[in-house]
Amino acid sequence: MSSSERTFIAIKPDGVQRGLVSQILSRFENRGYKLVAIKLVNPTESLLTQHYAEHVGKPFFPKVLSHMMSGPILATVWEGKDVVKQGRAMLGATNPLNSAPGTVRGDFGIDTGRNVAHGSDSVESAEREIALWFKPDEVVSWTSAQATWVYE
Ligand code: IDP
Repeated sequence: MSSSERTFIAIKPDGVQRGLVSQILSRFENRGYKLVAIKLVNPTESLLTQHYAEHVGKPFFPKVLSHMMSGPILATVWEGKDVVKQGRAMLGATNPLNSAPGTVRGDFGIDTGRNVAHGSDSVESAEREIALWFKPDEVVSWTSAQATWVYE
């Protein structure tokens, strides 16, 4: 399993407005994952329509779009072993009411339309989403001094 796997994690406008940024980033840092890209973005409708392409046309999509355009989103990329699957587990279920305590959504959310954060659902989605949200030179390769203490 590659320790250079990457995932796209975004803190949605509700998470940014509620001041949850540092707590959510800390969870990924504390776990041992490496931050390789980060920026605050006011996404365009075009970007969000590409990001959520699978949901365009669904009844809830207009609400998702307006919520995601209601304030800045913190876009991040994290790197490490199994980070796509582990990142989803750390965020919890789409509906926060079904999310276990200890997950981001289970600890910080109630409604599905205010579920605080997004995480890529597969390695392929992660690659697509990272390319959508970041220019290549915004994703930084670096060696963490912690690496040998996190990985055996
Ligand atoms: P995910 O974010 O857990 O991957 P998706 O099914 O990809 O979940 O849905 C994308 C986002 O759209 C969800 O995180 C949620 O904010 C919103 N969403 C999904 N389904 C509904 C719904 O039935 N009502 C309102 N919002 C929804």
